[in-house]
Amino acid sequence: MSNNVKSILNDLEARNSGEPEFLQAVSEVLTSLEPVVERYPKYQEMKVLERLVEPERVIMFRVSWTDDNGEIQVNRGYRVQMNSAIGPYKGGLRFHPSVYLGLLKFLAFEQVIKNSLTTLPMGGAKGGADFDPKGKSDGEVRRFCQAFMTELYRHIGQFTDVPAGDIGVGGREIGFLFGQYKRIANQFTGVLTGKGLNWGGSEIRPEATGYGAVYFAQEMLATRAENLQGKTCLVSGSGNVAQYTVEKLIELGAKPLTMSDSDGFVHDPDGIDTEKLDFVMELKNVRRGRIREYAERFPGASFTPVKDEGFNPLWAIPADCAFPSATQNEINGADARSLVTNGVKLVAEGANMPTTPEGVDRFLEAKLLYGPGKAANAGGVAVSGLEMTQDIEHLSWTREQVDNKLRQIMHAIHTNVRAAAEEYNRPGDYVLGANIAGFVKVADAMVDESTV
Ligand code: NDP
Ligand code: 2IT
Repeated sequence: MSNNVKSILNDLEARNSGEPEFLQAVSEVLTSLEPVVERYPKYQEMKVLERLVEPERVIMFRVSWTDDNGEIQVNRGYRVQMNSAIGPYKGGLRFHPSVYLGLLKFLAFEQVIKNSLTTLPMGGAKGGADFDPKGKSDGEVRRFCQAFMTELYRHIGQFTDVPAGDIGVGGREIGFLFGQYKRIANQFTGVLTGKGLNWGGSEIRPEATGYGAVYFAQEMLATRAENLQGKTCLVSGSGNVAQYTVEKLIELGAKPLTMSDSDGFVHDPDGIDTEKLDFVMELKNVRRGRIREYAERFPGASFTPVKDEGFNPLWAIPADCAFPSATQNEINGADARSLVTNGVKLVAEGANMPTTPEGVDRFLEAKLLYGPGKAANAGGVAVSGLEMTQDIEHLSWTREQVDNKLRQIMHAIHTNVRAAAEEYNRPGDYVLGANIAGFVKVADAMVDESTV
């Protein structure tokens, strides 16, 4: 490692010691960037790396709301506005009990590079709260969302910062958040994405992350003259990203075998078909139930509960492809080894940073087609960018138009990432390629704008 990068990372560790996910994300990216910084001294002169890892602004706030028993509850809300060099801040909101500043800084940092890769003009941000929507009534979720927006509204805007969904924030929550923003600001603008179709939303936005991850997988397979037809696929998660990954895999003739939630995973050796996916969507999006019910409804399938054994047996099921679509660090070194040993040839990350650094090394050593999240899952935020454009133009594109643009964007990301990897003598290394291709655009803007 170069002295420059080493000293930045040491400094970062000292200043952000309780934030392991942030340090993990930054360390991977900065390591990839060494050859770029060596080639272009202007980045070092302008302290671009040092500035890149410090959020432009962090907002932390109290969210107090009243539960169904009339008791007052207090949560902590956040918005990390990481970088606005190439466009307004853009990125999702996560509602999950594990949310803390370090987690959102990692997600906001990844978002900066990802948004740059989309080819659209969007800066990077992330926000959320340590609120757990599980087991909460619609009324409780609504009151929480309203309380959250009552503070957040003053920090966002269609040309300032445009939040969207992430874990625990889907169409229902975006509705409550948007309604409250509009009520306070007295403005109907595209201040959030992932909105409903009849109030400023875009076709294909709910599908975009999952569809995009599968389009990215198609692009990777095409480099080896292969396609998804007949391929067995491991999918984790059963939320927004996992559902639409499975939908697109079925449409393309692949055979998804698994889905999961934080309780465990279901394995269906016959494959998850459209009817079974409909069941999952109703289970998760309407009844808000648990994935184990899948195995009760479809007896050919089995449910394996989560155990802390140092590995996840989901990743030990023999298959051709894997689409981790639940959460960060869900594939560790042992899991990655299982995937490689059991014949997986492609990993496309729907989730953000689902693979630990040791796992990433295993994939790169094995020369898998490995698409890291910031490239493979960029379709979600890309269609958010298209939603922003439609809102500003006051019109709606058709499903076909948006889907075509999504395909074109995933193709462009794939091309640009591969080109960057080749330019820096690491052909086929999508990690290096994504980090470099995403970085250069932001870094050049930071140099041009020189807000120093
Ligand atoms: P959802 O809330 O819709 O679904 C999340 C799924 O992951 C659920 O099945 C959930 O299970 C599971 N999960 C969440 N946390 C954990 C955990 N700690 N351990 C095990 N399982 C967990 O979220 P999304 O589908 O939107 O997000 C999934 C991933 O995709 C995240 O990494 C997110 O950052 C990323 N992503 C999302 C985008 C989007 O547009 N929504 C865009 C790009 C990336 P349970 O219900 O039990 O919690
Ligand atoms: O991680 C992500 O890219 C998202 N959660 C989507 C962000 C967005 O603004 O659509």
